[in-house]
Amino acid sequence: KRVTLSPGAMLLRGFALSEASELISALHDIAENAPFRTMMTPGGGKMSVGMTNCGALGWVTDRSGYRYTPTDPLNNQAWPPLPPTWQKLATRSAEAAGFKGFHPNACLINRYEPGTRMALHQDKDEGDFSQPIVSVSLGLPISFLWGGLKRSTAPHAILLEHGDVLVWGGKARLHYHGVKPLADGLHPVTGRVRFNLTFRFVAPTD
Ligand code: MD3
Ligand code: FE
Repeated sequence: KRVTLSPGAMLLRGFALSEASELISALHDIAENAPFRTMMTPGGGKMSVGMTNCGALGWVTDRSGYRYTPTDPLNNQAWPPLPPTWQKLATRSAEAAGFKGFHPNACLINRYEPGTRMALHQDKDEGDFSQPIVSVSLGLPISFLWGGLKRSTAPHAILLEHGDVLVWGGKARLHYHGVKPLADGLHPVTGRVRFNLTFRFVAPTD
């Protein structure tokens, strides 16, 4: 089922369901090489969500700021490659939402445990806002918050479930968004965890 949240924002319910178990086993392989870690914000607060990356570039934050790096700061090695099946899923999802020719070079993998959340924010570290963002939800459901172009716009809550795919492009690309604290539960595939894969095209800086 395809739901338009606002112009440019499409929810593809269950779009990744048939390959969800394979995505999760590939995700565990990635995390063996690039483990989940909680990162520090520039302000000195610790994020509650565990994060890692795959692809040519990975999103990181520490006291010196938010940025994309070609290597994992934990070991100074390249991030694990983006699995071809993941790349294809992202391209197919974008196309199903009306964005042809999406070829991400970065995938941020978020791990939510009960009680963890993500405050309302914009994604604006990519240097290229002409490309959409594709996000895949796996495991426990979460209440996603969808705001406007200004922080002051009151967000709507939408439940995101295992296998759901969201595509954000055009006018929706710079909308504020976040998630409520994860409610406890037990998912047959992931246990007491929600994972989110976020595929992006990041403009190379050098
Ligand atoms: C709307 N992640 O990693 S995914 C993030 O569930 C992030 O882990 C959330 O926000 C999560 O930055 C939300 C849905 C999402 C991702 C990117 C967006 C929504 C977006 C970019 C622009 C607008
Ligand atoms: Fe975001």
